[in-house]
Amino acid sequence: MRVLVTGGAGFIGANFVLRTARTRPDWQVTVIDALTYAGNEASLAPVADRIRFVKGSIADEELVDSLVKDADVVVHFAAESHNDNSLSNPWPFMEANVIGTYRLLEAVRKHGVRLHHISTDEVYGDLELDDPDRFTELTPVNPSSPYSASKASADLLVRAWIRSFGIEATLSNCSNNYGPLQHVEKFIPRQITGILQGVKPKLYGSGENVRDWIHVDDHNDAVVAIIEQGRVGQTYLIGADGEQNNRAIIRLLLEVMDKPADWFEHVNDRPGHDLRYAIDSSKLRAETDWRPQYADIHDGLRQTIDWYRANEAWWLPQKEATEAAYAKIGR
Ligand code: NAD
Ligand code: TDX
Repeated sequence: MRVLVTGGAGFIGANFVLRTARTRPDWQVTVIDALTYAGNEASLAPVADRIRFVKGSIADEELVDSLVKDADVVVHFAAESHNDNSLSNPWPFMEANVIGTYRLLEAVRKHGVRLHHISTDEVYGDLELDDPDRFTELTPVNPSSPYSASKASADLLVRAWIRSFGIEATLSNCSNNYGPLQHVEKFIPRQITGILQGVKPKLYGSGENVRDWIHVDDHNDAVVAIIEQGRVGQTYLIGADGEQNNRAIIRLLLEVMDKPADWFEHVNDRPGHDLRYAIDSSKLRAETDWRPQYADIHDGLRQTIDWYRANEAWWLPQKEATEAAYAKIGR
């Protein structure tokens, strides 16, 4: 099978390419990635001789058309992905997430190619801490930030192209990922690499905000399961029952990294900060054989911490500029 992976030099996309090189060795993979600040071709070094890498934007109509024409499946990860950046400058989110998805949709429509679109639980807005309900495929979209609004827009485009043009597409909305190769702007790697440099973890606001954590390999295995076993036209929520508040995650990191439990500081809160995300993945579990492998977040965090310890050369070049940008906004 010829697989075109968009955003394959980013966190989840690179993990997808590395993992499927082992689990689906017969796939012929092409990656298209614009190599923005968040993309790193070095992440793909272990499989560089087995894949084709194309540097370019999914908003480039001609390039997208030529690559989609030669694919059987497109797995669409490429996006601007960081909420804080979307609050400082929304435009790149419109271009990559909305226009880029539109270009892919037109190309898969023209060439009759199967699409799997990767999205996020953030499109559903947030939940109260004591809400007994979790997000399902039927939850109405209600995004809070320019990032989540751009992802919700992309999801709606995909659904409309399925209904109006009959394209063969599936969608998945996953909860917060953690694991190796994640940019140091994101919560968990920011704190791990900070602790390694002797800097206290930084908690936005009260730290009561809850995220539903999943290991990136579990997310990617679910994507493969949906491509192979999912029903065309359907949306699947991906989650591993991993709800934790941000303060608890920091406490876990401090415990594993041998620091005192109160060795963190509070910084400015994120404007519009979503309170809680929580995924009900019953549909995915009923329709595929997917089950998460990382049942205990302790194990996943230990593996992630070990990876950042061993791979300073990968993350150090990004660290200073990332922290300088945070310092400007008091976070
Ligand atoms: P990331 O920021 O680490 O990687 C995004 C990649 O896309 C980068 O390599 C970047 O260079 C590339 N890219 C950006 N704009 C592009 C463009 N116009 N053309 C081509 N490439 C472009 O993001 P991530 O965390 O790996 O997220 C991947 C996908 O998964 C996104 O669609 C995101 O919305 C979704 N998602 C992420 C999470 C999470 O917790 N990180 C959770 C659920 C869903
Ligand atoms: O230093 C920090 N301190 C802190 O308390 C940072 C960077 C974040 N936080 C908080 C904000 C959130 O409540 O931690 C939580 C997680 O923050 P992020 O890593 O920025 O993730 P989030 O905003 O939840 O979005 C993530 O999950 C859904 C991904 O970045 C998105 O791409 C994905 O769609």
